[in-house]
Amino acid sequence: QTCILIGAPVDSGQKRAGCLMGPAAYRVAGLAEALTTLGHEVIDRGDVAPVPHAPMTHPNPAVHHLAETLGWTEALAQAGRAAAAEGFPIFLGGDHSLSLGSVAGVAAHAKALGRPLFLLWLDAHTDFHTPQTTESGNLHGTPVAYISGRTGFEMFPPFPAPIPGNQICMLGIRSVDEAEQRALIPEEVEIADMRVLDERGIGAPLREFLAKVAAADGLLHVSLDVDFLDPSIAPAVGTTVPGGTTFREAHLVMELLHESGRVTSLDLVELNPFLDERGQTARLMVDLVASLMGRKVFDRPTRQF
Ligand code: DIR
Ligand code: MN
Ligand code: MN
Ligand code: MN
Repeated sequence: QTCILIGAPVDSGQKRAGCLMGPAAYRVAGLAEALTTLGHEVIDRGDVAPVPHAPMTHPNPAVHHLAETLGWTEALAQAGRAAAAEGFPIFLGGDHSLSLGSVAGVAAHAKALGRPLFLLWLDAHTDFHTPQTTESGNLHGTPVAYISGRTGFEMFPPFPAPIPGNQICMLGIRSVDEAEQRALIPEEVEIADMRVLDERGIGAPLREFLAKVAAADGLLHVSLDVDFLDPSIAPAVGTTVPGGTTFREAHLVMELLHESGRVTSLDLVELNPFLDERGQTARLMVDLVASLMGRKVFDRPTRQF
């Protein structure tokens, strides 16, 4: 495949500085080299810059950096749409507000192709707030609401072809605010929270979702938040939540995704290199991308979904 790296040094979707160092950390940790070794072509487009906007306020006074987030959304949607037409975009974050733009770009591309887009959200959080309901005011907690077409994003460009709940699956969930719970209950989003993963294992719900993607001949965007992983193996994130997925669970997810042959784009988000232990989290994220893009322990024949 042709992998297109898009640096998205977004730090405005939350309050702890450092995510803007993410793209550099992935480059230093050898992301391009890992992909090249697997036989992929890599094009690094460098870092995107946000479209400038005059400061904006929001009726919810907690909301901060609205204009900057809007600017990132526009810039990344444009870069993402172009990259999706040329190859396999990998967005190097940056906090999770970058997915407002990355998924918008990929969705515009899917819409032009006339194919359904599915979304796999690997995260401790559901990120289903609107700018009205967020209490922290951190817009990194809002992308799934925007992507699924919830109202409350009137100041943003209308999302191209919103993704219905039954085309969204979340794995690793273990922190959901009350307003998010209320909004998610009537939705058909498949939420495999940690309880489900404990009971069923991580492979079963993922295989079911991948079967749905295949049956619809869909494109699949994967959004990987560092806090999907347990903080003991991935400390470099501002919002650690105990009880996350293990090293083995995470690699299994990536290997199943690779074998499905369905993934068409990827976000790597919330890495804060300033909090890392000698690059351990950045290297783990690079190794997970390698698993997703075909690295395996032993070359067994591909499983069928
Ligand atoms: C919390 C935490 N739900 C908020 N969100 C996220 O601030 O809205 N942390 N996404 O990573
Ligand atoms: Mn997130
Ligand atoms: Mn999170
Ligand atoms: Mn937050």
